[in-house]
Amino acid sequence: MTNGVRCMWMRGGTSKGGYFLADDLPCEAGARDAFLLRVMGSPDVRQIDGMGGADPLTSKVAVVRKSERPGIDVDYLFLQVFVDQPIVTDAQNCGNILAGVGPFAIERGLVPARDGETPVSVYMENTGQVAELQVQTPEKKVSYFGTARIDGVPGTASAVPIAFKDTAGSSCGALLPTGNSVDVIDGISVTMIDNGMPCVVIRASDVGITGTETPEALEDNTALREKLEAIRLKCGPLMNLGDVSAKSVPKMTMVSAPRDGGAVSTRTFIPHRCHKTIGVLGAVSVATACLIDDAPAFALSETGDGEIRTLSVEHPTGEMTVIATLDETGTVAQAAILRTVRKLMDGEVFA
Ligand code: NQM
Repeated sequence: MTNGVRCMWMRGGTSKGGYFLADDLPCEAGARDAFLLRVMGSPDVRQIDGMGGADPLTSKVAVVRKSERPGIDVDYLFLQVFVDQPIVTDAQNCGNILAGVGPFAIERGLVPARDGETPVSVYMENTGQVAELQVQTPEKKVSYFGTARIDGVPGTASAVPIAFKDTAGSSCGALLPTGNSVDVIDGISVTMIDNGMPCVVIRASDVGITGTETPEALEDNTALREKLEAIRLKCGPLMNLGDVSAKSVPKMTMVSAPRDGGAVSTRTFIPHRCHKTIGVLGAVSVATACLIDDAPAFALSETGDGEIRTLSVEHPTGEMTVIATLDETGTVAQAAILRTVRKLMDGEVFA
């Protein structure tokens, strides 16, 4: 493809990527993926020939269309473009890139802006679930400027609160796809859980780390990476995800006791690079694991009491707060988080 294709580049939460209208992309998946690999400059660890930032967190794509579903504004398909392999996968969702879908949909005229704040309901095609976003629209124009801040991003911006409902079993068919809150894989106790993002939750001490290490130190720990990958490949089929060798799920989260007054401390491989923060739906899934009585994460977490829990999930560069509403069985029925978004570029990209 030599002609430019319209796209917007945005930071969504702690991730960054290209936002496209579905109609602007090739409709056949193979042609679309080949185009997106060219756009990002993959496969190449530096992504020197493309827009990608040489990190999975900056090699992401949102494909957005007006929804025909009752009560839904837009449909959003998330695509992860691998950095170092020629893979584009829809096997996971992304709650960070989701944050930009609201402003993008309004800017492209898919959702009429209200004066003040505009709600945008988004059907997440990857998992078949719905998220509700609130976008700041003073005088019916998207505003990216404000006083909200999130850890992992410098400065402040306008707040984009997001609420998720019924995310249990988004990709695995059940919150606990094996039916257990704890399984033993390669001699290590794990919780395989999916409350919006398939995750394997492991006590940090069980894999020989403290949980305070930097992402760089953990990525340099070859023995740890090999151990985590061996567990992940066994967990994939048990989580109804099939062979996950070429998939970006499940994520591998190591948990330890909170250190800064939060609910739990985390280090997450996504799955081969260590996250500088934690994914949005990843945090919802890990927070949910902390609330399950006999799960490995429970005993070391501080989860409080009551129907509404404010769970601060600590990560390498701060924390992400998950507001979880529990149902009568103590299961997370709804989760809310805060993100911010920045529009970086609106124009054409060439492949
Ligand atoms: O879990 C990274 C991110 C994510 C995913 C990843 C995310 C989520 O930080 O909802 O946001 O786990 O691949 O963007």
